[in-house]
Amino acid sequence: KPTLKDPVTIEQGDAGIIETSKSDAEAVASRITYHAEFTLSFSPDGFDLPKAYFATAQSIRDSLIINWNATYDMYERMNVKQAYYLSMEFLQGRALLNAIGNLELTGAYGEALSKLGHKLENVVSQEPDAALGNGGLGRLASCFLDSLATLNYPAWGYGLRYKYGLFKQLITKEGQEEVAENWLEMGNPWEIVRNDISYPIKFYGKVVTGSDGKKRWIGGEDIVAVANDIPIPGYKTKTTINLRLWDTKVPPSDFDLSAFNSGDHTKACETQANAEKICYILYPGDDSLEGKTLRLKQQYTLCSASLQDIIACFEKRSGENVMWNEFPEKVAVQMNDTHPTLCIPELMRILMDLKGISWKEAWDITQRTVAYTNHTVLPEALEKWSLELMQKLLPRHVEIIEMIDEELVNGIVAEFGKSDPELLERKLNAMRILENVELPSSIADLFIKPKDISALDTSADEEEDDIVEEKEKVVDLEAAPILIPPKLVRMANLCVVGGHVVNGVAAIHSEIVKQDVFNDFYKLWPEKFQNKTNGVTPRRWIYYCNPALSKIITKWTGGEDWVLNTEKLSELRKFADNEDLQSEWKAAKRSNKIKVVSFLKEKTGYSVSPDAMFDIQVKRIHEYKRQLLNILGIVYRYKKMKETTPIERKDKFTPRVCIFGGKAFATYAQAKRIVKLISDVGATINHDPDIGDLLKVVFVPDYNVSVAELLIPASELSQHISTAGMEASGTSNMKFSMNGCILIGTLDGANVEIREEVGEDNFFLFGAQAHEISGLRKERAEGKFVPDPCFEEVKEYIRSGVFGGYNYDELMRSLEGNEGFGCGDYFLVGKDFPSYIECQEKVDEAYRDQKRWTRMSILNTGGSYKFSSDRTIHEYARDIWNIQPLQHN
Ligand code: T68
Repeated sequence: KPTLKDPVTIEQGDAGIIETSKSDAEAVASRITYHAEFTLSFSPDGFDLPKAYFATAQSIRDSLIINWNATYDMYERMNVKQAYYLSMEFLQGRALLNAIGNLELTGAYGEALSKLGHKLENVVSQEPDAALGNGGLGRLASCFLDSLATLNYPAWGYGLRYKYGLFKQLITKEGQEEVAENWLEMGNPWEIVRNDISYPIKFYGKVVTGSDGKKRWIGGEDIVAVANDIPIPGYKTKTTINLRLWDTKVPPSDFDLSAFNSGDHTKACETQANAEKICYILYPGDDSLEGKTLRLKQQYTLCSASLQDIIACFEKRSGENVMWNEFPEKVAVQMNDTHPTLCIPELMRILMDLKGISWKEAWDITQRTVAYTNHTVLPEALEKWSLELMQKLLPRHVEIIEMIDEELVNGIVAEFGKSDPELLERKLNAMRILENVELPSSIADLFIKPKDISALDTSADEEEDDIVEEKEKVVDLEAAPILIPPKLVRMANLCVVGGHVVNGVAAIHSEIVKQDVFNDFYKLWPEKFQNKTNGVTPRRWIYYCNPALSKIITKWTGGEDWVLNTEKLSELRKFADNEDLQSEWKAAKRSNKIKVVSFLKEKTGYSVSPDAMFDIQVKRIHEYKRQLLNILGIVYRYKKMKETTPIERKDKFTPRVCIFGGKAFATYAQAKRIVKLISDVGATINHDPDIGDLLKVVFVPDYNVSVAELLIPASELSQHISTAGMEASGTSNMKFSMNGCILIGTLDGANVEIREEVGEDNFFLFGAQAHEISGLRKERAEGKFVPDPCFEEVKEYIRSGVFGGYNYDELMRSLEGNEGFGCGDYFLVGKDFPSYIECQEKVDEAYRDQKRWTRMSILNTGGSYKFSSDRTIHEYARDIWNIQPLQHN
């Protein structure tokens, strides 16, 4: 049997990092040269950095494959219950350093590469980020895979292999520009293409009933999904799990040879392109019907291919005697947000139509198998699909969803009775899966003013292919026009109904899920609802990205155990005032800041001082995350600086480098205006000789995992300033805190728990609280809100054109007025502005006392142990999936 150290046999040192003997490094070097010559066909004598990266990756991949196979064989042999994490996003970042480190080969690789004329750190930075994600949701999925492998849980991830990922962000004079991210251009050494593992995926067509009474979905468009496996190595364990990403192609037999031969090349290639485009891009624009269709095809491809694969594995492991009712004892499917909701009707379809199981049993199996994680309370982010579009694309699934909805309606009527039609109507409106769809007449008749106006809907008679978009339709009756709302499928409701557990991702968020977003469901099925506070992997987010800090933690906690048992970090607390630790701690931060100084110079051209406080806000650009509050605060600071004399200025203001990063969704105009404002403010302030190093504002282009790995270790203050109640959890707040950064934030998402853990004195709190928000919005709508003069002053300053010729009126207007689309300050920037400014003054004051600041920093790292994704994964495994760790012996 292969061992962990095969094919390179290495002696392991006590500290976990390999103590290399000459021969270890030589063995690694020869493997690298072997791959350079025979896998990649380079001349083995002297290869440049990009080639060194590929050859190095190939050499470590050999070890990963050995461990992958051993892990897979063990699962097969033991036939244990396995969890499957389905996600549209996995934000993996780079893999090489992580893989070498997890296999404890860092020393050997460092030495081998240096023999070959390269530095390990330069080689690893050649790797493009696997950016198959958008934000926190995707990065969470990747942290979970790391913890699952490290903790030896039998689990796999399933996703899509996007050829271009999201997009590459350029920051130009116009603000954000998007270009295709060609991350696969040079090939991807980590993926193992499994051409033998593919499944048919159908779209469109129709449903027929056979003579046996069974439903069959026939005709339509057929493609295939092909598996690409990415090995995910655990830290210091042989367990290597799998991230299986689907790629889409036409079935081999479908190439239209006769069209091609007759010269119609375009037609022959069309079906090919049609299938392949499903996996081109993450979140293709969905303003058009084509865009919506493509997104739905993506979601269905993920669900159908993954479930077919999971079922094939279950059948194989079951042998002769397949017991379907035992399926939930072998399989747990976790839906990462609503994107994989189609798992529910797809599992029902496969079980009933292909395996001959009754509705009742299939429903029981499905419910016991799937569970749903909610990541947002924003109503616009709770997915709803046009029923009509879904009916065309997935006709059998719509039949099943309609049945589920009907059973739900019957259940609600049974629960609440018919005696109070108003209550019943309210419950049905809140809980039904189908929206704006007529009720069975026996129930509809109860209501005096029937909600159902679909009788007026003439669309059913329209051309079959003419799918009407999700806008409100106007039917011109003889009298006044009546608006007909579109028929929709509410995916979140389907998840709640079809799964056995619904979880939020931080304590406060899970409460909002229960008390607000899904309150009617919660009252009906309280036992379904759970909290699973997010976490991040301490391997990537401390150990590998911050070696300087890691060494200090290891020294002061007495070993490297903290990498696996983060509770150990709490031992730092008792040394928070120790002068030796303080000076080591500050030196590590400074060395990390110096790296960022060069990085910023290279990426943006701006020079910043490592002596200034590094103040960072990096996350997707969204109004609720309030990058606008941050930049308005900076503008206010700048204005005040300009109003003081040079001497006063130096005394009064703590020097700061304010760093922003994050992508705005390509069609989100307001978010793009915010990006533009930040870079315009930077362009003015950074060139202002009155200000110098007292204030710099930098927008880092194309923020991704690798940029985060550089910025977070160098951070001193980080901003998590969402309108309270709107950020489900946040995960960068955890990474910053672990790296000794102090947070300024609202009582929102995981901030609440971080503050509890690190202590109130070590967190800068400001702003309205979640329970006050609706009252404040109401007050505002009634015209009762009087903005603070400092807020008016800062908006006026921006409007005056200090930051260039762009007209910021529309952006400023969003912060004004009482109510309405694009105005009325829905995110309460104006309300929180004075308390934010006041809090920032406290930050300045604290930073002036470096002893106090360093103590706060140490107490952040020491208090962050709860936020390891290892803790989160143990909780999922125990409370939702019911899986046990399985270790190689
Ligand atoms: C994030 N959600 C939450 N969504 O915003 C964040 N959504 O608070 C939380 O920490 C994180 O999930 C992990 O739980 C997202 O990242 C998306 O990216 C998204 C994309 C498309 C549609 C809906």
